[in-house]
Amino acid sequence: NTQEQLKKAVGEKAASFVQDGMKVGLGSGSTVYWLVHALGERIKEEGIQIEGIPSSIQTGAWAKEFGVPLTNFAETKELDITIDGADEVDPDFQLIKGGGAALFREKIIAQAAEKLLIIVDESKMVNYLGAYALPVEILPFAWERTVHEIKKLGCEPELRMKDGEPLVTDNGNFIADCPFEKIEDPADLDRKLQAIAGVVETGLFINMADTVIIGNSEGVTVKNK
Ligand code: DER
Repeated sequence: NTQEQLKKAVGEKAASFVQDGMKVGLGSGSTVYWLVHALGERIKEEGIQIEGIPSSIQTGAWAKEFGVPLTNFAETKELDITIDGADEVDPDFQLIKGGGAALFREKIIAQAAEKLLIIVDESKMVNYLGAYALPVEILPFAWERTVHEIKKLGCEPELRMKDGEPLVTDNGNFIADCPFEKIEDPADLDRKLQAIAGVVETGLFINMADTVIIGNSEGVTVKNK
């Protein structure tokens, strides 16, 4: 369908930013699927030598499927570029991420890179963050207390469920989806959430994205911060 075609188009465009010899952070989600696919094609057709670090078990599986060699932080401490999706992008390139429950590893892999490239279809571009419930990774221990503290910041958190049980992330934690509706000051909210001991990481990616590649019916647009 057309949304899938938009994801494929931005994935391919993003793959063109990867140069021979680069160490690449690989995000998570259905748009990143097309990035990994496109990188596999470039390795096959052009013989470029790259290595990736995946931000989820799922992305690692796609890398294996498409022939993208993997490295890890034991071997590689700095990445040249990280490419990832997002659930919302505001005009300042502040992000909400975590729709795929991979936000913790995604943020580590984003921080490890010289440059963060975000790939989205146009439906993710918003005037302000918050219509998408903010995913927050929380420790299972005392989760009810952590949710109680998050509530005080002005939302009704919902524990993300999977097959009738709380979803467990790759890191063994829970995800609370927090519908703030409209986040006036994303940086301030992130600070307040991080101050809660049971909060492991938030889906607010503040001042991290350098470039956003947007797919729409006219084609692909590259926007730099
Ligand atoms: O979970 C995540 O952070 C993903 O990157 C998500 O934000 C985008 O997933 P999508 O490309 O499947 O919409």
